[in-house]
Amino acid sequence: MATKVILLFSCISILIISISAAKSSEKYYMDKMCGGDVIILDGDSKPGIALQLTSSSKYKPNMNCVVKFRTAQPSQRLVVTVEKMDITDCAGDSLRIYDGTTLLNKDVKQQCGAPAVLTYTTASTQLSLNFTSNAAVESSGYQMTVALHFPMIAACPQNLGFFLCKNRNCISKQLSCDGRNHCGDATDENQCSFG
Ligand SMILES: [Ca+2]
Repeated sequence: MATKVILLFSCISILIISISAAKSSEKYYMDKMCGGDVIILDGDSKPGIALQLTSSSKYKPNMNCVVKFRTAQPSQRLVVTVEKMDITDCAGDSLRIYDGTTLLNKDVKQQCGAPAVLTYTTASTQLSLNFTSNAAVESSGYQMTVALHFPMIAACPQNLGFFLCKNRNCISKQLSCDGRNHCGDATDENQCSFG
């Protein structure tokens, strides 16, 4: 009997963990959003998202896609983290990341190829992504996260629903332990116990 109860409890907690993980990392595909509305991140319902270029195995040729994000409050900032990039055709395809109108990944080696994790924290409240491809050689694209950063929240306290990353970004606690790097240095995923 006791074993059964323990088993039941483990199942319930696993279920709760999977539901909360799915909720906090809402997934978006850039190729379905080109030229669409601005996505607004807010502290309660949408503190962060997971985004990838396409749901297909390869992106399409001749793309010129822009997707924009902005914070709900003027005091908030955005953390963008490219967790994985696979843009083989550096001669023709690239991802450019803008903070307002300032290009963040200025080095062309950060706009294509397969660089290591890239992360930026914006100085403005707006982030925009521009992906372009030419007629030849498509690959899988990229996988990234965008998270709200709360620079005005003193000490970034966990008991008020925040998570202080090692790199000092202050993100929503909802984004910790969901398998995606929202901090930029992945410290939101470092100490997760699912036991
Ligand atoms: Ca996370």
